[in-house]
Amino acid sequence: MRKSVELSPARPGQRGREARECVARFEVYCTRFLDPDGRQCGSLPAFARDADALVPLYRAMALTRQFDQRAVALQRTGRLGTYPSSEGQEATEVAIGAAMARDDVLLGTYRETGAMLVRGVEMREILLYWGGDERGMAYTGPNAPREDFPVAVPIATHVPHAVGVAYAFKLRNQPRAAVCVLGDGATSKGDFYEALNAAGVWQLPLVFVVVNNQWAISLPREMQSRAATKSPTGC
Ligand SMILES: Cc1ncc(C[n+]2csc(CCOP(=O)(O)OP(=O)(O)O)c2C)c(N)n1
Ligand SMILES: [Mg+2]
Repeated sequence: MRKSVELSPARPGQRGREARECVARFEVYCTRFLDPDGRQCGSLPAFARDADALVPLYRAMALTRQFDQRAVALQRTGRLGTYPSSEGQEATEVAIGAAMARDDVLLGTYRETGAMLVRGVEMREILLYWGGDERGMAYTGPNAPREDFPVAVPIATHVPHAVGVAYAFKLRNQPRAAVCVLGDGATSKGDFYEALNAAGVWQLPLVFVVVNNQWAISLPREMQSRAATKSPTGC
């Protein structure tokens, strides 16, 4: 970063000129491969030309959609206490699960069904959890990610926990990462800013994924944040 000292023009009523120094400049890039209508824009990443890589991902997305529909039906017929649908977010979910290493730890919200399935959490356990049975959080299946955190329903409360997990990895010198998923609405919580700051100060192996579905229940993103990176259509 280049620092420059410049003299600012005198403001009305001001006698001298003050010395100003530029201490930081930021650029934020938006990367996209498809336009809002699903047409390719720009060149695709290498894996997107590899059917062997893509088919399992697509299968996982289809499985997530199928599971989601069944769970919503169970909830609507009173056989499941609650269930937040992740319809339309399958790609994000599956991508998160697929990008993580086995030893990494996932700390997600209530819409991470696809990531959980890819990581080896059993459907039976996900249904147990939403049915109010805490055995659903034990993750005991043969390929289970035993150290992944349970679903976090309170908004953003799991984000500082992710700092603790990543701090432990760093302290133990383990080559692992914590992956913390949260929604656009959760970025309004103080927990989010505390966690971002601590992760930066301590340089932790922690990835934050903000899934921007444009809404926090009925509150649109525009009323939640003034961030310039805002929408799937306008970046
Ligand atoms: C601490 C807390 N406050 C309020 C709520 C009620 N609540 C449930 S979902 C939600 C909106 C969250 O929006 P976002 O973070 O964008 O996640 P999304 O539901 O869109 O995936 C709120 C406020 C809650 N669950 N926890
Ligand atoms: Mg949201």
